[in-house]
Amino acid sequence: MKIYFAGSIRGGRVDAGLYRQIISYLQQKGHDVLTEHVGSDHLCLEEQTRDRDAAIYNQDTTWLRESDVVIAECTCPSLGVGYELAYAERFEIPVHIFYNPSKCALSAMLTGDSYFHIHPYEKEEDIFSMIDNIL
Ligand code: 6K6
Repeated sequence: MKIYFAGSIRGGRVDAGLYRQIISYLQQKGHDVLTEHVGSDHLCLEEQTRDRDAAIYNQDTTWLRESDVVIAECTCPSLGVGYELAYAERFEIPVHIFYNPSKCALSAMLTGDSYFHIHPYEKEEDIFSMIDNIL
């Protein structure tokens, strides 16, 4: 499957290691993760220009429309991820949201939207069997 993995970038990189683990797990299972860079530990967050951001927006929304499913890790809040989830809903792409309730309260705009499949987890290692059940 073509998978769009969404995780916080400018919203904060505290969970970047977890994003990497999830992306690598999906790749091991033979899936095509379109957004491998979300797990990168070499992000240059300094270079922000309107043109560069427009290129990012155009590429990411193209990938979203091409994807079979969106998997998002939402423990670290991110405006960009929230936008991507609403964009995926608009194009009727299934969305699975993971978060750790002991670390954050997920926005009511996500938990309150019955379109989204919400997956709270207690331990990070639980995510992988949950992914197996979904895909
Ligand atoms: C290059 C390598 C890694 O990051 C970059 C440059 N920035 C972005 N590149 C690609 N996608 C991005 C970038 N910044 C945000 N996004 C998208 O928004 C990702 O798909 C994330 O899921 C989401 C994160 O949004 P913010 O608001 O936390 O940045």
